[in-house]
Amino acid sequence: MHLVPEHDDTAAATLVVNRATAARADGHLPSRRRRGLLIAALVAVVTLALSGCQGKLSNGFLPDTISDSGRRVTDLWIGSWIAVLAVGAITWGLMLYAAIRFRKRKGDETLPVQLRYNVPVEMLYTIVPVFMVAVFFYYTARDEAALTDTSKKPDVTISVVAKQWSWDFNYIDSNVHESGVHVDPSLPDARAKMPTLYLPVNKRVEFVLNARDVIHSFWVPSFMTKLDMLPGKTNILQIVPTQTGVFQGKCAELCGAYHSQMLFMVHIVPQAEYDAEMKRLADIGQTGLIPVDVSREKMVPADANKIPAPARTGGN
Ligand SMILES: [Cu+2]
Repeated sequence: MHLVPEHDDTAAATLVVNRATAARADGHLPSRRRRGLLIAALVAVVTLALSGCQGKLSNGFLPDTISDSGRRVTDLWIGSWIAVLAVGAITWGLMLYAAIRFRKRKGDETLPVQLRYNVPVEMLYTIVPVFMVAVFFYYTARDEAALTDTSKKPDVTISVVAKQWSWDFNYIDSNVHESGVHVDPSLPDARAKMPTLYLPVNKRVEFVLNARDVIHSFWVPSFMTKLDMLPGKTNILQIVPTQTGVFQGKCAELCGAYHSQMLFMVHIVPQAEYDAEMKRLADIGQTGLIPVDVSREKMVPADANKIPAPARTGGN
């Protein structure tokens, strides 16, 4: 009679080795190796994703900014990340410490000391979050007030009117305009056909924002700020572009079928070049302004007064 021992360690060990060999033979990797590969793949994916970001670490992976307000937004963004990562590190550290220090040990079947109503701890986790929210609120409110401040006298005022699905730019001081039409961006030469907004570098520009039909949003991503454009209401945004170059602008509010194609180009140029463009627009007959009051919605009277008179009614 053949006896099988109740606990045959040799047999069990052989079984494990055989399983591992079999797994390798049919293409499965042992779990430790598989985990290693998984981590390597994850690192590769994250690296690839981050390398796709336009920005640098010093920008918090935001794109480079070309406006005075952009630096403020970037600093708020980076400051918030530093704060939340510091809180995260402390929280993860405490969690890890508690998980290791107070783990269940082999052979120890006793219940740990049960704690409740620990007033100092409860005070701590009430006061700390309130303090954190207060700090975030302070910096956000401070920066928001600066970003939306329109009290300074602008060097240039431009009335921007959004419409499905393009843009009108009225250069109020020069009494000239550019009226855009919707351009399919997949067409050859699309960028040249898009409406172009000219801005003088290092000058304070005031955008008077209105919409003819539905809600749009004025967004030049490199400015790091945007503002809604509401039918019947006027919003004002001031920016100082700090760098010359050609940039993209777009609508940032879903406004209908061709919302994603509601694009424009921004040329930030030295003053002389800006003046030359104003003269060119006048020379090709684009004088006067396209009035806001041809819009579908009636203006709220108090808001109508925010629009410089010529741009309200077409000037002249
Ligand atoms: Cu739009």
